Amino acid sequence: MTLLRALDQGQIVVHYQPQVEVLTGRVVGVEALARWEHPLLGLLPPGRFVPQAEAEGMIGALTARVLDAAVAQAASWRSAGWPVRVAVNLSAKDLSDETIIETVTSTLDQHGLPATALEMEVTETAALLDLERAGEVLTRLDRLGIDVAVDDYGAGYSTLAYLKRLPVRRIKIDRSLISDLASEHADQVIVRSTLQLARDLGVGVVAEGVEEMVTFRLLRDLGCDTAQGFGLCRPMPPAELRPLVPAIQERLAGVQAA
Ligand code: G
Ligand code: MN
Repeated sequence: MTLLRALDQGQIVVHYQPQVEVLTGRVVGVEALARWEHPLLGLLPPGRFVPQAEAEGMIGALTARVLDAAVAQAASWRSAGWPVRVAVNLSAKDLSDETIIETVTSTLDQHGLPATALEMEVTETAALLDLERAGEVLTRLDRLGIDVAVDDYGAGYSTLAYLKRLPVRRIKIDRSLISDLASEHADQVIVRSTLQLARDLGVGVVAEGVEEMVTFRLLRDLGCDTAQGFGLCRPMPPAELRPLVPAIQERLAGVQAA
């Protein structure tokens, strides 16, 4: 089954995973995550079909579909009284395609969502692949009022130096540094210094891959602003997620420091 047919047949769906403000427990954002409801293989995560989409030249179509679903969903939540920010992932190929700007602006217009309610996540490898071009696209997104976040930060050869050259509002610390935070001293050292650098540079931080409450408590002690992970809430379909938000917030607001 090709991805083109999967798109045509509505098998590409979008699930949402909350991003929680660590100090208050409030759900301040959601990340839109593409899933393929494969008729034979079940629900497939992006790692199982994004490489194929890139190889088949379908990534632009996939990104446009996810963006449309995410912006429509955020607009609908907003008009129902929940003004949550939505984050959409861009691939390296999207960054070298300037039509992405037109796609984003027309999608926002169509659903009546303010640009400030949208965030775009790019991995640092994608941004660094062609810094010049990525810089142009990201600067245009930034000027529209869209937040740019660096995804999987710390997974590759990170250097905060490029952050000076890109309009980055937020970095997402990779789950490889977060999953075992409570037991790995080295991870604590790296996360602590990353938080310090981010603070000095004036960019926000999201810790990804928070699987246990002890990690959430530790992040609170370390002064990390935002957290995301299975331990807080798994990605889920929008209709399932929305009614759970009050309970998630109540549970996390009550979490004491470590
Ligand atoms: O590359 P990116 O960070 O956008 O990847 C998000 C993926 O990570 C999603 O497919 C999501 O299901 C997965 N994910 C979300 N939270 C966790 C977590 O706490 N642990 C692990 N292992 N994966 C997670
Ligand atoms: Mn992401």
